[in-house]
Amino acid sequence: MRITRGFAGRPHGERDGRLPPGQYDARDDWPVLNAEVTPRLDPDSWTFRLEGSVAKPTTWTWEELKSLPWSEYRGDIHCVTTWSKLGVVFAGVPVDLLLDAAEPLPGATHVMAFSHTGYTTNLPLEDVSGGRAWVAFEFDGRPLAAEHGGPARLLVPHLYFWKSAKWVAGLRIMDRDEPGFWERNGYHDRGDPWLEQRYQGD
Ligand SMILES: Nc1nc2c(c(=O)[nH]1)N[C@H]1C(S)=C(S)[C@@H](COP(=O)(O)O)O[C@H]1N2
Ligand SMILES: [Mo]
Repeated sequence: MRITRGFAGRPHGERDGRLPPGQYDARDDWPVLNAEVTPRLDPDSWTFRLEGSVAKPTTWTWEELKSLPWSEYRGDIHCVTTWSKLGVVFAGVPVDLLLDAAEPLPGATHVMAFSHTGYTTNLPLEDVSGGRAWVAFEFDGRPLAAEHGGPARLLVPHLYFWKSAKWVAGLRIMDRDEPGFWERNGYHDRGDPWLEQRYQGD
């Protein structure tokens, strides 16, 4: 019997309901996409920082971050270049825990995620709260590979994957919105894959 790749286990031609519009299932592929050269970051000097509009600016070392309670994300990720990966497993520290420690001030509305390489991406504070964002350090039970942002990356899987800053160094909490790297270069400010918010004006 011949099974058509991509439709195995489903009636012929039926689209997997987990795929947002315009996306395809990359299956075993995990494309590596970065604007900068992959850095080799030493966990011994790696830090993660919450700063800006917070009562308690806080820096965590790798050891400190790894000693915090962590949780898993089991679900899907979606890149604006149209690949998705379904049913992936990441482990990381929920951003909520870090925000609780740093205490965003009442006027805080947005965050700028920044990487050790200088990459930036902006998000509403809401999108990194409520159990929807992690500082992720494992993929499929293994340490996150350097090319995918290891030792740790931001993971905000309900938005297009450019919001998930690799080699994340921290979040700057802001009282207003401000565009990050791709957002200044034509990408959508929020990037909801279910609304196909790929580019400015979508
Ligand atoms: N630091 C950094 N993070 C980044 C990017 C980047 O260029 N630099 N690209 C983003 C984009 S466009 C995507 S699709 C994902 C790709 O992650 P991956 O290489 O692990 O698939 O990382 C996001 N995070
Ligand atoms: Mo992307």
